[in-house]
Amino acid sequence: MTRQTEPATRTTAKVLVEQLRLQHITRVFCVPGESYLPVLDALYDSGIAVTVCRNEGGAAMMAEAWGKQTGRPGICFVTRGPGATNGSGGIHIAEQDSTPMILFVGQVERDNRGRDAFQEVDYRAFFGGMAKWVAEVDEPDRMAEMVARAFSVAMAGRQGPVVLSLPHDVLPQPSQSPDAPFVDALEITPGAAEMARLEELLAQSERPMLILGGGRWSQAAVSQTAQFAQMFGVPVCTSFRRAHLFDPLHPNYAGDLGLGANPKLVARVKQSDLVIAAGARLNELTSQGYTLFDIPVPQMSLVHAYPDAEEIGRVYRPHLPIHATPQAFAAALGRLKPRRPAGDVSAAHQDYLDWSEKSLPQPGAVNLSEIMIWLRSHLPADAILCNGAGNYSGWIHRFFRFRRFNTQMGTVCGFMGYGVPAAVAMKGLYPERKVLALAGDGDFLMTGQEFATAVQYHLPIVVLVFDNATLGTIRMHQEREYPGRVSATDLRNPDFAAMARSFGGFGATVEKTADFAPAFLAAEESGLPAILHVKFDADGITPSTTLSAIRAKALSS
Ligand SMILES: Cc1ncc(C[n+]2csc(CCOP(=O)(O)OP(=O)(O)O)c2C)c(N)n1
Repeated sequence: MTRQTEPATRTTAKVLVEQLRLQHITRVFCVPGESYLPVLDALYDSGIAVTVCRNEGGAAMMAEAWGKQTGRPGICFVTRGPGATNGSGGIHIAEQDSTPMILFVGQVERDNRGRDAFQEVDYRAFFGGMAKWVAEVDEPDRMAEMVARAFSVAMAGRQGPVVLSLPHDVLPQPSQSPDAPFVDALEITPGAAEMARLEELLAQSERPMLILGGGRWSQAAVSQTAQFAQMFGVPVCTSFRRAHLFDPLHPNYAGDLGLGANPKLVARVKQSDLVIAAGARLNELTSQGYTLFDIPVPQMSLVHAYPDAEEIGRVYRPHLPIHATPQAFAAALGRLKPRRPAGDVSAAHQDYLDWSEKSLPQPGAVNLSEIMIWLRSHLPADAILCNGAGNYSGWIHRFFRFRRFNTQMGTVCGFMGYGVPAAVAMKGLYPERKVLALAGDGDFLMTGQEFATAVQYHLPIVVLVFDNATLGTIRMHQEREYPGRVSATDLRNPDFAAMARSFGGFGATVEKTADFAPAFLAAEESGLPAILHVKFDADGITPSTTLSAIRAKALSS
């Protein structure tokens, strides 16, 4: 219904951009398209910064990274079919990583829908299984309502992606949509009865374990949780790619429960009599391929504190379900009173230190554990490390130490190509902090063109490309299952340092461990976005084994 009383003074596109401003959005990521020109025009003098990217995949990952870091939706604009399908990776990441994000996509004119018009996609069908909500803004007068709802859905409970489709003919229309107010994420406080029951369970437990994970944390919540753990003597581990939720040098830290986890930690969790999972979904990688806990009823008492009631009990029936956001839960943990002296956590922490402290031998002239150990002593605690997927990340998980909240930016869903776009987004958000992207050689070229975005916006990130001339992770599986039959995993790579220079950045090649530190310092000194092309021997496929050992074992069995 069109209102008669208020004159239409704004286009629908202008209303959209105004709503973003009212939601305190300061930057959006996009690849432009003719389908949403009125929005680009409204952004022109809106005060909102626009980052133009080279591929929608990169743009969507930047928005996802922004959402993951800030806890409020990252915003991405893409054009119709080609843009939306290119950008869909960011939606998959936001779903699996529980990240608030809004993707605005162009759509064909309302009158042409269903004709298989130029670049037409049915977004409800395409994104329906991934996004929390997919809607088309058909009514100019409902734009503000729809945008506000997109913010509240993306931030509610288990956070995630929302897709709003913008029919071409709607955007230039006059709109009488009144503005919507700022939307805040709702905190969910745990019930007093549940917290009392948790206090009892802690009093009875001989071998408790706390697993931290998921989103919706804050520095304060992380500190409150550490105080609780210390007071009750509970060892703490972090779920896959959420290592930044607990200081690894805190005496209660027991390690990283993800890919390539310390077998001693895995055994410790299995043998615990009480597991408190706070904010973690207990996904496939954290649960070590669904082997840690019996399904559907875990062998130990499981307390699952999670911000989405529908997620609790998806796989595991908790003995004590607690519907709460991590921040509210952490505050409630801080009010619990221990009924017995704190348990001894020193063995659990020592296991972690023994696992991560010293470098390991590796075939070839470049040793990745030594590089990680150098980085952890050189970088300030607030440096942010962003990475994609590949076996090289095993050295990060094991040897790097994320000492501050929100310094680890990786995907729970193991999406290749995440590192460079995430680093571009982080450097834009925190120009004063050091931001690194770490990538495999296959991983890097998935989105490496966004290095041009870093150069364009003067964002001096340092990209480490770990080149073993193979898609190592897949090669590892190949050698295990089809030894000696190398299929589709060899790579012939360009000179990545020369690529960096041709893009207008700094580039250097590292062929032995001792060259790494001077090259890194020179990259920092340059003040330019930089790529260090680190060539290492493919045989060193993980920190603890070689390709040749995997092949020999497979051939002999
Ligand atoms: C977008 C995407 N495509 C494919 C995969 C499957 N995959 C996982 S790791 C990997 C190889 C990574 O190779 P590289 O970046 O060279 O790192 P490495 O494993 O050699 O350290 C592939 C193809 C994925 N996770 N993501």
